[in-house]
Amino acid sequence: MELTDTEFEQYQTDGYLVVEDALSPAAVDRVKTRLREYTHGDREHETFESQLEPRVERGELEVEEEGDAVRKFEGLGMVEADDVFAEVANNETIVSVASQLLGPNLKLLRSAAMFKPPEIGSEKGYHQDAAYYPIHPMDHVTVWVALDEATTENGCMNVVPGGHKDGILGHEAVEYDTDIVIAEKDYDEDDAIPIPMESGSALFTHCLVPHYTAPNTTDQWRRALIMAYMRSRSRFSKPDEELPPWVDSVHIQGEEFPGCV
Ligand SMILES: O=C(O)CCC(=O)C(=O)O
Repeated sequence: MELTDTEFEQYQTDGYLVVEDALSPAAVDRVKTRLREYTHGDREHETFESQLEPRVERGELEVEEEGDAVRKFEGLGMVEADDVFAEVANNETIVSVASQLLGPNLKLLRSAAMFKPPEIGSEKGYHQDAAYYPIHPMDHVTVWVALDEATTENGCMNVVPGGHKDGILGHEAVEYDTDIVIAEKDYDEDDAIPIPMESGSALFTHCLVPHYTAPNTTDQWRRALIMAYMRSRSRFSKPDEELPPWVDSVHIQGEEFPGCV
């Protein structure tokens, strides 16, 4: 998949780009079936973390089955240990677009599944993905793949176009330690725009673009898969002892370099 000049420019200017039909309907179904096997079936996972909706975790809300309240799966082990997630990480269209934005040598920095369950799926506050990952250069690309139609009612992505040009902002922890939001707003939330997407479409976002998703107020799931890519030459920007435990990488394509993430 070759980006047009206009698409490439849009990414540089706005910090995001939607690529339609990145995953075929069959590939989307494979992912949704696999997610369901983990949340509601017998498939065990030891290589990645699972997180529940905060109100359920706190005992304020009850659900029939724990799987009905899963908020997210997180960890590169998703891709290392599961062929269906690995297929998405190595998807030809996604990797091709990532390499046009970042160059030929690519590593995967993050994989996650975001569930947003019907009616109880909570918001994800404004944040910049770069705040989670102390790496240099600060230009990794997050790919958010819609597995269901994403709408303003069920919690589609909202981004601040051009926000990546203002650098990294201060963040503070909420709910879980692994959940941070922007504390020093440097932009007007009215500047954010919703990005409704069809299932199978992929949103490529610069890691400095502030973004947000609203609660799911519908009776349908809003699921998405996240894969984040970085240049293989990326280096840690903090000493080893200050690195968060989740910062690691999986080789995707091209050369690898000593001393890099
Ligand atoms: O899918 C969502 O609701 C938000 C995901 C997100 O922005 C993130 O995990 O960085």
